[in-house]
Amino acid sequence: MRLEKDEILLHNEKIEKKHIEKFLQLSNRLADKGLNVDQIVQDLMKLQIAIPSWALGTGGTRFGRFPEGGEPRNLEEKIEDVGLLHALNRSSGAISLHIPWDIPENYEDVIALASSFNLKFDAVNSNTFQDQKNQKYSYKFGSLCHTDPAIRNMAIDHNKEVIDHGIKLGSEAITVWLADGSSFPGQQNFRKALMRTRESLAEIYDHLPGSWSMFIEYKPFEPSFYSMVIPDWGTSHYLSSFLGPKALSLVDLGHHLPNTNIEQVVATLMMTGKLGGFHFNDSKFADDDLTVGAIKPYQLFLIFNELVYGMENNDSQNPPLAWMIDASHNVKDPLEDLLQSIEAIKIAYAQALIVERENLEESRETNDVVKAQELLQDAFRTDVRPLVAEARLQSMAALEPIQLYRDLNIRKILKGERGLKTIATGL
Ligand code: RM4
Ligand code: MN
Ligand code: MN
Repeated sequence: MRLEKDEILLHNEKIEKKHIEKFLQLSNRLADKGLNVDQIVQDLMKLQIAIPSWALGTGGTRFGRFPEGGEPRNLEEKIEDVGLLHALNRSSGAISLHIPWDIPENYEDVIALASSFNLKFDAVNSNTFQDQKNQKYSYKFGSLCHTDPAIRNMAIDHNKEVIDHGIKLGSEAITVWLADGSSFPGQQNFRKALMRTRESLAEIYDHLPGSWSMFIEYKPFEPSFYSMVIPDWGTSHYLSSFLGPKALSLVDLGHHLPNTNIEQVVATLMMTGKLGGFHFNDSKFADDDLTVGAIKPYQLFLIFNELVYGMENNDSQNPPLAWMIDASHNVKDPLEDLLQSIEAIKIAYAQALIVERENLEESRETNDVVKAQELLQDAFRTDVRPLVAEARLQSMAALEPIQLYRDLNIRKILKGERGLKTIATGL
């Protein structure tokens, strides 16, 4: 299914007047504060967030899965779904593939299909956390850290193959997330496991083309419940520093223990030039993979506040960031959920862009704690949705993407085309 431009224009025409009123009111207020509203709208239009191929179907837990119907049955249909999202919001111009779930049958066709929707291929992801059919050895006791060199080599080769698939698609990065770790004290020698992982990563690193990056994701627990080989940003930072400039850390918002100050982690990684990008999601407890901004919108804003500061004060020459979502939808329509996530990211970015930065720095320097808090919260409590909507309007996206998705009965059409019992690959 493909959205026609006319459908978007018609939808916008109906609600444009109301939007313009709200937008003008807000822009006047922001202009009074000395902010450049046009520039903010431009910045918002530029931000593109990659959609993970594995989040287009209904997710599940280990207890069950309740498919929504009309889920993409193959890579082509996943690309079609991201095409729909991108047509609705013009902010989802890339898809992130997971190998071997998404191996193309014909690269040229897949590239042509993606570009017909104006989509690029974002980072490719390797999978050494599951055993595949006909796999020679098992990853039960780890992959890149395994005690057996034959198993380590199998995992290294898989990562190299993932890079090769990515090269053919025009990707420029690989994300490595390892389930490696141990579930019981004594099971694993921490040091040996980390050193073996470092060696394996170095071999994969050597396979990266010149322009490529390697993103190293960390996670404190799950599926290993006593220790993970790369549990935190410090270990990821250590590995990426050891490997070289193409290796960077990736922050998945759900991969922290409760109350971790993620915005501070982000500031430090960026200050040292080692922040590669994000997997956005939200969580109440751990790797819940909930809709971005659903639980802790203030934290999301504080993260963006650090990012905007870091982009404006980039002494360490941190490379441009990779923006991705990593989420799972157990009870919502995956496409509606992703639209909500993109909106939440844009809102947080817009809020960070309207922070009165000079005043904030001054109140910090003079230790005016109250003023500093007021300045941040003033930005956070401003309803910036008209800014985000204006960015959509100017990019020819829908003013209200979820409303249009519903008005056009998109899920019903997809169910009709693909069937009620389809299940997309993913977790
Ligand atoms: C993991 C991790 C990875 C993703 C898999 C599917 O928890 O977040 O980024 O590749 O899930
Ligand atoms: Mn992730
Ligand atoms: Mn995760």
